[in-house]
Amino acid sequence: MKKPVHLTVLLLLLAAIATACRSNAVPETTEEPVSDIKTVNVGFSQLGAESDWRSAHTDSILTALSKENGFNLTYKNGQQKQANQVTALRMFIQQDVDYIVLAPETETGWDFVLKEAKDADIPVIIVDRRVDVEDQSLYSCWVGSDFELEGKKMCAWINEYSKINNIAPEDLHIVHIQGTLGSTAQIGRTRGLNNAVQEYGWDLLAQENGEFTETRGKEVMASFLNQFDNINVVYCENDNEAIGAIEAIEATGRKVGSDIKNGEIMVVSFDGINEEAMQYLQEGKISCIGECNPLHGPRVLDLINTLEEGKEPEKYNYVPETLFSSVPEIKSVTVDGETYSVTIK
Ligand code: GYE
Repeated sequence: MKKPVHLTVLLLLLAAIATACRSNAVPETTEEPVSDIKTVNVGFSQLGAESDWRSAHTDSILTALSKENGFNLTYKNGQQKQANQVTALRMFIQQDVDYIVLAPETETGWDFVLKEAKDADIPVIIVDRRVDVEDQSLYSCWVGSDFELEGKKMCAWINEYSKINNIAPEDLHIVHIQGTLGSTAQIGRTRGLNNAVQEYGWDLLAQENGEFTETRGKEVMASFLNQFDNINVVYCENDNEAIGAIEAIEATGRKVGSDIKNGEIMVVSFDGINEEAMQYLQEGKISCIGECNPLHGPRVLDLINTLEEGKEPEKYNYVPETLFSSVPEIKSVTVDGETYSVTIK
């Protein structure tokens, strides 16, 4: 009678040991638990790498839309050619990315490809320069600067400068090195200057495309110096052009600086991100820089988050900017009734 009981206990014991062994046998896993955070696929078409501003801009976007932040980013450098950017956009559409970020070279010529993105239901975020399209619904939103305001602030500064120094408007002999023709930054900064020339009666000697690069800035300035011997102001549309222009001026033995009454050539420019240019500002070689803020990455991240939440973001998102100068007398400028303080470096 006792035997079967012992056998049952023994069988139960064996079964328990077997179960224990089985659970011990399950190999330990080092794999992360499956995360429910979605990876967002983004295609970013940058127009090129012409300036320090552009490098800072690219970095800002690549950093914000990083893997750690949940993004799978495809980055394409357009090498200063719109055709390359259009090809990149078509590739992103083919890949069926969740979002396209586009930093366009020039304003026109985007209608077709943006329509293709819209038809594929891919929201497009425009950064930096604008696109000139008939149908504004072809893109979700835009982040960038008010380039005409930058130009107006710079011209208000030049006007203040001439007033403080008792220089008649017609005695300001200006040469103008423009940025890539047809880009929003060029259009706005040029418009700001052209209107001021009309308004104040400054002597604008010449305007030419410096393509936002140091090399072209130097070439254009050298040719201006050959053509005119009374230049006393150089309006450069970015710092890289200004650095090139300064090289050309100094190569002729002339001095750059704000003392134009004593023969110096005054250089002004835009951006304020280039270390060399900021150094020149402090040394007085560049007299004023209209800040252009390239840190769009965190803003693009916010806009994508808003879209991910199914909300509609602001259509136009402006970045805040100041004027930098080493001329201490001008503390602020007024444009269209608004006063903007100047950051003295
Ligand atoms: O000022 C210049 C760059 O579009 C704001 O492009 C941008 C301009 C910037 O190459 O340095």
